[in-house]
Amino acid sequence: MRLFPFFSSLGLLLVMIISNGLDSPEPRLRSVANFPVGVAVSPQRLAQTDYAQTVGSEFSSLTAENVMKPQYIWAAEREYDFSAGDSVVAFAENHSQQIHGHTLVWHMMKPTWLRNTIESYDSATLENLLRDYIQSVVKHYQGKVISWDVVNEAIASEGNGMRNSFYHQKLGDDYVARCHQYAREADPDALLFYNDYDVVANPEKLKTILAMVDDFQARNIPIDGIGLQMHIGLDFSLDQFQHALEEVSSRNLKVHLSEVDIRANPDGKSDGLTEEAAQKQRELMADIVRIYSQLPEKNKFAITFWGLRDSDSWLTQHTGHSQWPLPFDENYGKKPMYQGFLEGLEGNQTKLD
Ligand code: 9MR
Repeated sequence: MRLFPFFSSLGLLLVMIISNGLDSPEPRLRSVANFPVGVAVSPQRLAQTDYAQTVGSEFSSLTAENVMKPQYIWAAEREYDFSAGDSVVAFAENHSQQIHGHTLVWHMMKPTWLRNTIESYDSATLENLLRDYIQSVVKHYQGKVISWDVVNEAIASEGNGMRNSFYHQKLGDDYVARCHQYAREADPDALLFYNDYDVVANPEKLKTILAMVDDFQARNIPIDGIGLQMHIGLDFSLDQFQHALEEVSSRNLKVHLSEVDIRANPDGKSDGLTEEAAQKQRELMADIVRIYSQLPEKNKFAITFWGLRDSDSWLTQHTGHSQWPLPFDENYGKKPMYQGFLEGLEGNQTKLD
């Protein structure tokens, strides 16, 4: 009898161990979604332990927020520096993550040397340099970067035609198509995306992009998908979203929600994320994921957050206020927006193991 207390506490301990073991582990975005879930990262942040741990465990896809842009890689005429981009690739390889390349051509953030010399190039010289750049980068990352934003934001902000950028002025209306051809020649397996903002909210821009896609497809110019950036606010229209997804997928293209963040402080008046805004973010995130999940499998490419934590977001600097736009808070806590992502998946897809 005197042994009973011993055995009973041993039993309790065993029950605790077993039931803890049986508790389902906390879900991770990368294991509950049957499409890749991505995040934009920087090598500096990946060097921080908690950041690396969260990125490695939660996400199945990475985009370099900046270091695969020409500003970082294009060191001089026909000289390329891949060191920062390579460190993102090494992290992804260690964590079995895919990499989406962003971006081969962008009118913004050109390297300083190019900004200074671009005026002096004639069209043929600029075209040759750009071709060499695109093909060198795509070849360098062949087999590692599975997809590229080839040209970013080539359509005018108003949406009514091509942006009057320097590339457009020098290289003409068809330069986006030629960039796609150069990329395809360099790596026939890489998926090629056109990426832009406000595509859902601006019907004119959507129309212009779809006309470009139709023209590419009629001429056999390679294009595999559209990146809808999704820098959005709480007033985002789900009807317009549904419409954009239908238009893109009916053209047999993949849809990448490529730069998701949801502003929760539009007028800049909040000094903390209110419960009401956090719940609205959660509901909107759930609706977006639910609608995206219902796309045919072949049209789903990935959903990528434009940063991990609220404190990492470009929007703080851009809008002058914190917008709390991302799924994690600054202490790596999962926000209601994160739960919203999980809720959007529920019942809408076959779960992966
Ligand atoms: O988030 C990026 C920020 O850190 C950079 O300073 C900026 C300029 O290179 O680019 C930001 O990312 C942009 C992306 O490359 C293209 N779509 C809009 C994004 C926000 O500006």
